[in-house]
Amino acid sequence: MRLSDGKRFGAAMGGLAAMAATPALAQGMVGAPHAWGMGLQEAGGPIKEAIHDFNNLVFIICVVITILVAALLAWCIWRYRAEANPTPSTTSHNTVLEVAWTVVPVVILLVIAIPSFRLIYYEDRTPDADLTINVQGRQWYWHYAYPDHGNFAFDSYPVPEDQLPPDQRHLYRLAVDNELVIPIGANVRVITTGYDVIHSFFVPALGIQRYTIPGRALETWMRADREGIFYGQCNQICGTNHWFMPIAVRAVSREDFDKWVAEARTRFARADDAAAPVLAAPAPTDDTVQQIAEARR
Ligand SMILES: [Cu+2]
Repeated sequence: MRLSDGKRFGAAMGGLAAMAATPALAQGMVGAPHAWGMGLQEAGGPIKEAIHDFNNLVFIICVVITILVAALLAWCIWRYRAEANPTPSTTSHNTVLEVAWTVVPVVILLVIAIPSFRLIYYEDRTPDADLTINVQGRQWYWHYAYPDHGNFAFDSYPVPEDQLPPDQRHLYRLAVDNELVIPIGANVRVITTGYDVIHSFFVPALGIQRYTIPGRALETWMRADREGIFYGQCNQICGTNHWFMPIAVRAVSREDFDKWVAEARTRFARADDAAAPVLAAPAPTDDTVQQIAEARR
């Protein structure tokens, strides 16, 4: 179902003016919420797969505990009701039982804690990054830079509802004009910074989330193992136009990525100067203010 969605999406996206300038990029899975979706979003890479595994472990533990407690409660209500048990026991202390109901929860918490810490460190950063992308949250759009691919940079704004093809209207507030493009199978180091207030870079299908904080650079990573487009949103309430910060990560083959880079270096050359000092937070220029105003229109 997801694959056919991806194909339809690809066909529709082909018609978008925003896509006209980019090479024909292969289409794959679509990482986005959909009607009747159950559980976590499908995994587009190894981090999300690890999150799924951990979520399944905790879910199974929760189900077992819930069944056990409910059964115990039901049995007590039935077995020790006044009718069946006219003279109640006056027992108020049982050492074995008390030790057991302290030790067992501790063991359960340990079973959860150990893989939990392992997952946190796995998500934290990658020891062998293939490329680095700078992600900067701004009020209210994203600014992306590729420092090791010519240091081009560009802004990413949502596609207005009336410019989406009719069958893609459900991607309103997810689809963007300039997507963040990454090669599949590559460990992508993501450095996040904030321009004005705290935002958060969040793409559920890739299992990535990091705050973007002014005056601070945070590191994390992501990897897509299949081609496709993975949607996310700023998930830190950052102001009145918080909704205006969708994220679209397009994962393509290495060849398509190289083609896109070659094209992007020319197309976004203008942004070269602005890309470097991502740590600094210069005052918004008239140009930026105008861009925001235009995009809102
Ligand atoms: Cu934000």
